[in-house]
Amino acid sequence: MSEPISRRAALILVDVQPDFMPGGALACHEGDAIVPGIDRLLKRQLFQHAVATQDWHPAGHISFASSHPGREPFERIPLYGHAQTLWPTHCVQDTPGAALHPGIDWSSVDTVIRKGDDPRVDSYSGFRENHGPDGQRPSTGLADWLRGHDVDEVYVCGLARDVCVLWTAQDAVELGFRTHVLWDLTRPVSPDAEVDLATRVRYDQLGVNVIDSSALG
Ligand code: VGL
Ligand code: ZN
Repeated sequence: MSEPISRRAALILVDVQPDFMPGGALACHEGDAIVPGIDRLLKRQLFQHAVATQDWHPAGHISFASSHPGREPFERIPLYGHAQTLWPTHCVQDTPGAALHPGIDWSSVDTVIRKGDDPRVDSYSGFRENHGPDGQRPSTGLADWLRGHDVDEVYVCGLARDVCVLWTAQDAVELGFRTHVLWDLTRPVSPDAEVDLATRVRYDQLGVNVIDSSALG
């Protein structure tokens, strides 16, 4: 069954960066498996618009366990009234691990939204930062960009299925975009199948339409 793609739909490619792939600083389980499929999808030019996000942290970023003496990666700490997972040092600005993945031809992507560049605040969603010290969640400008291009529907893929793709899809729904996730073109940080099933249920609960890229066009 193939779904027709609206001219008002955009493809959102979340954090397809070497640091999130095997061998990288914060590897997703089988993260590299999505690269050929994303490259093929972009080459098919099915979408009127394509945007990418790029995790882009300064050295010493607050989300790094290394910024918190005595803490280990994947521990959670309270930060500004919310839980913050501490991550291995990853996607440091201008390092190869932070690049848009070289296995993909990015030339058809309209804009790249860099996120996580405030040293004090993490940013999972492509739409807005996590909670900052003032309790606010500043916008990244992605929603304005999409609305400015008459987009009302988004297809989200990339990394990680259980973190930044999830938060991006959740915000997309909240902001009123019809939201799909291309499941086969995502991979989770956690290799645990139970966790992955819970993630899948979470998407359903949020009102995200989960499909495989084979259903497109
Ligand atoms: C991500 C953890 C930390 C992601 C980014 O892209 O899913 N996860 N920074
Ligand atoms: Zn990050």
